[in-house]
Amino acid sequence: MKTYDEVKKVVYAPSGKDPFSFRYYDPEEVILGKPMKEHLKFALSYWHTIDACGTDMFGGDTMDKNFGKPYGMDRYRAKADFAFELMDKLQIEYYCFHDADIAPAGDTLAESMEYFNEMTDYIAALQKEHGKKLLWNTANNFGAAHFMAGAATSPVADVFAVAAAKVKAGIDAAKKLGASGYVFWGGREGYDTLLNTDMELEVANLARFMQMAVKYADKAGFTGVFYIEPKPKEPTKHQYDFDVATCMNFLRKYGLDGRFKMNVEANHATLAGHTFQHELRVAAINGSFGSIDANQGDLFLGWDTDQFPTNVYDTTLCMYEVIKAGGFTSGGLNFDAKTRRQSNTLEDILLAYIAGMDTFALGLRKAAAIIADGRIDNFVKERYNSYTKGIGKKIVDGTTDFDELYAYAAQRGTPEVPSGRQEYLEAVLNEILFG
Ligand code: XLS
Ligand code: NI
Ligand code: NI
Repeated sequence: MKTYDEVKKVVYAPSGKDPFSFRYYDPEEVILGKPMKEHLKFALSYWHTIDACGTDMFGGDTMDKNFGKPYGMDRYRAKADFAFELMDKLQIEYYCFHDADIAPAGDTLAESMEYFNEMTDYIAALQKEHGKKLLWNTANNFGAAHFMAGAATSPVADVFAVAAAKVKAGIDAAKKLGASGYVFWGGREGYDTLLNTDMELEVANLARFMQMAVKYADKAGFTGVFYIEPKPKEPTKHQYDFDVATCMNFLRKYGLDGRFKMNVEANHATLAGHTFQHELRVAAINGSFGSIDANQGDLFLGWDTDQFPTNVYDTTLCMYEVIKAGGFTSGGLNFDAKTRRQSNTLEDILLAYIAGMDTFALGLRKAAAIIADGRIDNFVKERYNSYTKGIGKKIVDGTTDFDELYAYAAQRGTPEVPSGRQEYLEAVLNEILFG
């Protein structure tokens, strides 16, 4: 196998055996009217890829991500250089970060902000040089000790203020770097026990926080999309942004739904007891499909394992939803995924991204094949046929009422419901996937 440095650019080689090439991802190839790279809009996650070193609850780092510069700003500049070279090698055009990922922490908030601003200048230059774009950024408002009880939902108002200061700086950075979005993932916005929690105040404060963010963005001229990234638990026992439906209820209650979309993460969907496809569909039918954190969990583990997605079944059904939702506009596929602790070399980072990108590329090809095949779409259409005529049409058009339906049902006798044909449809899907 080649070494990391020997791999200059990962290219499409469908019948090759070089592990550092794509089998399915051909960036310029046109599928359903647009190039694969526009359907997929892959993004690199800075925190997992450039910073995380394999630490778990039982042991420390297994990887070295100092890039020869163990200290201070030098180290973060070396990390940024590595990030942009890596994106070049992988033909990835977008990236995402938290404030804490790209710059060292100072002794005070003001000092941290100085480092952060210096690093966003540095990154702005790299972006230009390498032709990359910021998909979204966010604030790490959960790591520091003072965020232990939440940020916008902290019982301590001064913590709310610190969180606001960091998000203000984040919106400024998003504007500076031309980000197409800004993400709110709940962090510790939730609770562990109601015995110490004023839920009503906390949730209202979360809304106040987001309203102020929108107001500030308008003032600062940041026109990107705001996203909420739902997650049901971890780190808190009950996160307020439980799932897409919960988030929609929150956004509508507080009048924020026009400005926010969803950043749906596969592993968070399964933690909430939903399929990834379910969460995407709920977002789409509520007009809030936005972006995706592409990863997969392990159903036997039950926490956010953030693995690179390699399950073609899931990526196919995901891309099917994405196509049906009209494709990405501001959003994309951010690999919120990290190599396993034992996959601890730089070559593993390349191999993991290649596996993830290829799994999504194959998923896109298969989703397009499902649509071209038409059997599944036609089956669904046919199944609801009764709403296109007669009494069904009146129900959909809102031109009937209970009196008419009573009279109608009374003279019709017991209705027959045709088979749902689940097993047949699953077999059709297998046939399209495996030929
Ligand atoms: C954690 C989240 C986090 C967000 C960004 O579970 O997935 O990584 O994507 O804060
Ligand atoms: Ni995420
Ligand atoms: Ni996550």
